[in-house]
Amino acid sequence: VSKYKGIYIAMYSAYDEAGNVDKERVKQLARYYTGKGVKGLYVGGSSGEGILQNEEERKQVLEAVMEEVRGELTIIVHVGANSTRESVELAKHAESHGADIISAVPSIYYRLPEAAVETHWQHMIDSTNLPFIIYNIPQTTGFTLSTKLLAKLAAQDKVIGVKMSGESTFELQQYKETGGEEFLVFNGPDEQFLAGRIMGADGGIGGTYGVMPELFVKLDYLFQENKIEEARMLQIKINGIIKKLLSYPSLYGACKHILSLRGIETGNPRLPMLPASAEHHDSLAQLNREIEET
Ligand code: HMN
Repeated sequence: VSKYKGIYIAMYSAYDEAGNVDKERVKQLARYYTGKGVKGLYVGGSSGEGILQNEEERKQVLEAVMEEVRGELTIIVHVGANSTRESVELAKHAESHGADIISAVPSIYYRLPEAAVETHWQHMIDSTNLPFIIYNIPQTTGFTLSTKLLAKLAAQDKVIGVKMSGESTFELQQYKETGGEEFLVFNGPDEQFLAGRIMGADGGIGGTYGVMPELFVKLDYLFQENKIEEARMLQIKINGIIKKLLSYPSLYGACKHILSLRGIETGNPRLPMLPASAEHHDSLAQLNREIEET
């Protein structure tokens, strides 16, 4: 599994001016992330707005990504949907299009007992031959992965890791300890990338990487070289940028606008995610310069 370690961009989706999935724009965005030192892309996750898209749209986004960067980047596909049936369909679709790994959040809206979430994930795991990464993001799903369930799932060869988007580095370390050396833990909160790495994360999957991939690749390199003080200083600079990004009405709208300033058009985020408004364009242009100078 160590071949899957590394930095994965939680990729935004790309739409045309009417808000429809735009495969050419998806391809352009995926292409933009090649040659930057990242290991791969996490497609259709939170940043990718998978849960705001219908099944057909999710398939279109993945197909565009695979057509453009298959073999160049490792592709993790988020296939989690509210119904197990749709999740399984997306998992099979991902496999048939050559994706490398599937991943899923629990079903949301209903308050489900652990056994239901386990069954939900197990159906996806059983539906393909692909490796599976559990996606734990309790602040949005309301479901916290217990180390008991993690242990049970991690005992299967196909379950290779967890994307830990919860904010506790203690829990992250417990997941690593429970899963064992061969079980991959990916850091979720970009603000805590270095802290997560220090406490055992094998890499990271993040949305803000999308506007500053080089900085996260460098941060990871500094950590690997044990240049912790330099890494800490870089994480602090990155956090200044993230703090500004989070001050806009939507993080996705802000990041997508920054990409457009670089000639990468991805359209607005899908409502209810708000787009960047005209009054914020000047400050976003300045933030873009700040990123480029860091
Ligand atoms: C994804 O699936 O799109 C992201 O990888 C999830 C990721 O953990 C993000 N967390 C949330 O959206 C809650 C972070 O990248 C987050 O956007 C960043 O740390 C800024 O707070």
